[in-house]
Amino acid sequence: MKHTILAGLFAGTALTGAATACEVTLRSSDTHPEGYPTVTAVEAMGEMIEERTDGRICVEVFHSAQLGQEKDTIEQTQFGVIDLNRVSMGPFNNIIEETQVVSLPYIFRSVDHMHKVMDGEIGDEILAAFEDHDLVGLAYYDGGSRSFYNSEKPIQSIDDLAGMKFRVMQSDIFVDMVDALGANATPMPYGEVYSSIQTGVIDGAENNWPSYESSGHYEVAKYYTLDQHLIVPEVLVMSKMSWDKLSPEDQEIVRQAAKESVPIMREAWQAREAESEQLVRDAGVEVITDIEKTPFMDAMKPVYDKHVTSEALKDLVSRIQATE
Ligand code: GTR
Repeated sequence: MKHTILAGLFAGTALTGAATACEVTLRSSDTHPEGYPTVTAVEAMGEMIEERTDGRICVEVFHSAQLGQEKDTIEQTQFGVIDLNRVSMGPFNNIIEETQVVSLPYIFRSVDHMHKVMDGEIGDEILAAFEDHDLVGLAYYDGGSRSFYNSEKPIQSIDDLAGMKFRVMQSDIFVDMVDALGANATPMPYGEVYSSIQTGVIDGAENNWPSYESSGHYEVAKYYTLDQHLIVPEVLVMSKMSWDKLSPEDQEIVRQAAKESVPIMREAWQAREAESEQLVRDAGVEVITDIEKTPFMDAMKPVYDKHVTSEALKDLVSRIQATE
């Protein structure tokens, strides 16, 4: 945060010979802690922006949900209270129809497949859809694949999920996904999951390695089942109100810096996934890897039937599936 701004100012000084105070400070929200790949990437983007605007535009990253939980920060970004927001696509599902397709279980065959789709035309179309909702989509980040974890028992098959209670992100798709697996879903903000598992309100949740580790959820839910039911991309959005205050030249600088932060994010993500997995394994987490995924995939048919109803969504789904 602060040191980034100072570094940016010094960089500005070096370039222009005169220290300029930030005329605009863009406040950016992230639920994750300092050092998490999404936070690092937005900080790197901020440094590029400061440098390229000679220190006129600064970015301050408020990590660790300092500005609130995702659903609320999304609203605040739409209202221009928060300028930038790095969030999962999941919490947008009930607001922006197009985001639903990339939140469908097993829609992506692999992270590579997800990259091909999101880096191409389909990704651009979905980003453009944010504009009708007072947001400007800037870039996609990685969120790896998400799997179930719980405090009760090692889950080897769908049958083991029966009747268990899992937290999901606040989106109807994820509620229906858990229902379809014979378990019960509780949508709740990320920040409430740790204590809810600890007190037994829920049996577990689902997430990728870095989130499972950095949130400390592995301390209270030590069975992690590698079923990889979701590969949900993450997105960096800007408030349309904040965007409209920038000149077209500055908008271009922001857009370009966001694009350039993507490879930085991907590299940090790969490293962090491996580190987080190692850390939780060392801490005694039992990882169940030999999962037969076909029954999980087959169980998702009702979720697709219920959510992929419009022609536009059907078309997006078939184009994603056809992307090699
Ligand atoms: C993480 C994701 C966050 C948030 C969180 C959650 O993987 O990076 O943006 O969506 O999951 O489960 O709420």
